[in-house]
Amino acid sequence: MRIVFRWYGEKFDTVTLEQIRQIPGVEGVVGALFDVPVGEVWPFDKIMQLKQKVEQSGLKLEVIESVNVHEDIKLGLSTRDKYIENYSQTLINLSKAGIKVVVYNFMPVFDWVRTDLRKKLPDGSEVMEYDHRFIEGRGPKELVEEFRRGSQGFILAGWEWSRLEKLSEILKMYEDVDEERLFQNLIYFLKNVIPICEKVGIKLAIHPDDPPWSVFGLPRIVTCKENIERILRAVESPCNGITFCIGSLGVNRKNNLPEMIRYFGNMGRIHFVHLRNVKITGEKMFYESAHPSFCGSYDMFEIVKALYDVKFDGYMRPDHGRTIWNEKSIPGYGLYDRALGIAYILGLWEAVNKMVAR
Ligand SMILES: [Mn+2]
Repeated sequence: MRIVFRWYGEKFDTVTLEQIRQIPGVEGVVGALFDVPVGEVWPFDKIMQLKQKVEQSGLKLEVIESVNVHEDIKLGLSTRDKYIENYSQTLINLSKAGIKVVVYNFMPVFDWVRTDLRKKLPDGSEVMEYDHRFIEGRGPKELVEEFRRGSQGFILAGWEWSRLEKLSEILKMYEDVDEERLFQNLIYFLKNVIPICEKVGIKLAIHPDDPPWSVFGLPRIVTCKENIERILRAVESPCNGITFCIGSLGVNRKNNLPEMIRYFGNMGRIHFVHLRNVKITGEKMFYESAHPSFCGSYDMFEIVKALYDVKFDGYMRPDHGRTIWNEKSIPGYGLYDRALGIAYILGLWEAVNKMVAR
């Protein structure tokens, strides 16, 4: 398991590379070019600038999260071929810079969804919460407003305000896109980009839908074992893989996380893992807790054990953390709680490793 840490770049992140370098076990960062509009080619020189910056601090840049997929591809519009061509060129440029894994998702309109970005727990820490009653009781515009407010001016991955200004137009275009249609559009995309990945040696890793159910009636397909298997089987290639995000998949209690890790891990298709714990508080209600098992609803030992059992040697990062110790940071992406998460996961890994060796 190779530990990495998400970093939004000097311009947007409150956490520095020097700080990340001092977390035990971390060998690299997961980065992206957040100022290239979705759909455009990532310029090679800009990728190299980011890589050199990272390397100067003694860290590696081998994982990109994310190269977002243009809405026209998800919608299956006639303009999609142009955007797929751009996507392919971005992959070629990334490979030239030594990138090994590229994360993407196929969620229509909205990326990850929470209904409160700064919920206060009794101990004073702040967490991100999801309560489906908000989705049922209010509209998409109000959700965007909630995100804007909660961001407190920080960047939020996947939430580009300029794109979301045209919210009603985009939502209208999805009126006749159901799950099957969205699935076919994903396969069309993969059939075009996976051969490029094979050629240049990049592994694509689709991120599950977060949360793994429909919001505002929009289709969501990367939600469960059966659907993920269908995606992987549709284009049989080691380059067509997944980001196993336990925070996203696990809030649907039907998803047996250790079992899914064993299944897809043994297929060799897990290229990246996101570890975090989640406290499920009701039907389609949860908040993102601290990483240890007793803080949330997951058995983190069983999850790490499953990764160990499939000899997982890909990249792993701690996922969203709480905001603690008065840190001012991008919601979910402060330094302190994610660093605590890594220390905990390393402890579990060492314990499993030594117990097995006995
Ligand atoms: Mn994730």
